[in-house]
Amino acid sequence: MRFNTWMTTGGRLAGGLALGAALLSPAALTGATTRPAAAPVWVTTTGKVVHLTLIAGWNTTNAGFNFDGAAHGQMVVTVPLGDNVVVTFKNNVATPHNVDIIPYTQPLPGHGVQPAFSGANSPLPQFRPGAPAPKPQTFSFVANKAGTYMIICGVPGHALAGMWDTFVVSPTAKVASITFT
Ligand SMILES: [Cu+2]
Repeated sequence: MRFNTWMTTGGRLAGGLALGAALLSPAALTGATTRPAAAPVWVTTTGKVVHLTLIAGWNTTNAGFNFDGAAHGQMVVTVPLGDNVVVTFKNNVATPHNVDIIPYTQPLPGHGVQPAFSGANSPLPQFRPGAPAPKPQTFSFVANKAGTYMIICGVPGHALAGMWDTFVVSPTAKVASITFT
């Protein structure tokens, strides 16, 4: 996980270059720099608990205004109805971001709105990364209503800029899954 974090951060941010350089030597010793960074496993299911990782600015897609490298609804996270969803949220970039899981809304909201499920939003309205490495925020909620929802960044203007993805609560799914369209 740390490998992916510094690979993407170090390549994109002036502030991340020093961090990348500092970590380059041990990675080089293992030969890790010769392989492309593999995408993390974004979602897992253990019993009735779904663990979902959302990383703001994971890569340069949509000028960094993405979750897990996806924007404009192109990542579709499907979870079983009734599961407890535990979200680990990180921000890989200097721009503040957050997460709100909201009813499917068109036109897109210009700012954060009430989440669709109790607790389905990151604790801080604008979350900046910690130093030296991005520190995660976690939050959890029960996906207790079937339907299609949106994962948005509630920082003003960010959802309008495409920083949103799709969240589906399925009455038939047995485990969580993720697709990129
Ligand atoms: Cu944002």
